[in-house]
Amino acid sequence: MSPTVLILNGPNLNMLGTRQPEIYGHTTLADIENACRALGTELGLQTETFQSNHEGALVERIHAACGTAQAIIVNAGAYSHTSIAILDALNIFQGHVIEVHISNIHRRESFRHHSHISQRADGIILGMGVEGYLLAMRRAASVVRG
Ligand code: CA2
Repeated sequence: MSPTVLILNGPNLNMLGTRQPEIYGHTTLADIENACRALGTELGLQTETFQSNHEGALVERIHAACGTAQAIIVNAGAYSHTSIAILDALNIFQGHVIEVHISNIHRRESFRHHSHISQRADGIILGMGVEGYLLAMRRAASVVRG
């Protein structure tokens, strides 16, 4: 069976492509998820996607990935900067974790400079736009497929 990668997106990322294109571009979350699914098929990965604006829902989806997914690609949005609960959930998950941010959070407001997720992440992709998700898929494939 193909290894499974979960792509997890946090608050407001469901609004991608509709507002602030100068920061986040014109691509929608559905476009990103479809592109990742297509690339996943090419790379021999099964791709699952989940977005929520609720911290607890993200925590519960990470729990569901324990034992069923081999890697998580996570953009926790603003929760990256605030959520110890998501960090704790990722620490329970035993697979590979790649953190993605569309923007370069270090070039933005100082409150975005620290991410709790980074302490757990095996790799981090920042400021590469939505292409960062596809780069993360390639990295996940090379790690989980060996
Ligand atoms: O750069 C990223 O990917 C972020 O995780 C995006 C988060 C932000 O809070 C982080 O600091 C960096 C915000 C996502 C908001 O997405 C929007 C989408 C469309 C319109 C407005 C916001």
